[in-house]
Amino acid sequence: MTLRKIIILPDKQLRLVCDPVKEVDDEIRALMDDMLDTMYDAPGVGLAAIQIAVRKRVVVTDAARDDDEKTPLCFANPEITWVSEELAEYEEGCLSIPEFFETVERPARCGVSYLDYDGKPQEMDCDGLLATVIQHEIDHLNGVLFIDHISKLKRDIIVKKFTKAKKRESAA
Ligand code: GNR
Ligand code: NI
Repeated sequence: MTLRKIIILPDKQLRLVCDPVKEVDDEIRALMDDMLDTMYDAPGVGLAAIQIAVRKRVVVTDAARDDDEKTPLCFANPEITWVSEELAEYEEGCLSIPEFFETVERPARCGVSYLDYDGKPQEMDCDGLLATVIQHEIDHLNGVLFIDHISKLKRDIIVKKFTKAKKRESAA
């Protein structure tokens, strides 16, 4: 159990396209374990490996409500297989863009194929918060952030804010 440091905007690594996992071996399982620990500690409902500076197509989620039992899920090489025509709006946030929230519209339901913690191929239908979170996480694997789904004006303001904060920090 190791907590890893979450990288934040404007770290350029967040814009990288991540590499597929060849096989879910003990090293990938250890990565998934660390990611779950880091996600629960944050706390967050999802985490992509690139957010801890690991350029691999690995995602963890737990979209259970606070009072429900934990439902940790691990995904290697997740791919969207279908999306609903119906859209849903969620107030999204991102652990790599702390304290900024904005409404994003995405397909309300989707299918996802992936390799699970044991390396077994799986296919799952998602709805509700999980559908939004898995789409948000798969975006991360392709270097896409939720601010790419909002207006350019709002995006530019938020990127500028984080770039300034980093400059101030390195000057101090
Ligand atoms: O913790 C998170 N909450 C969240 C809320 C709405 C839509 C997506 C998310 S994912 C986010 C954690 C994160 O940054 N994952 O990449
Ligand atoms: Ni995120």
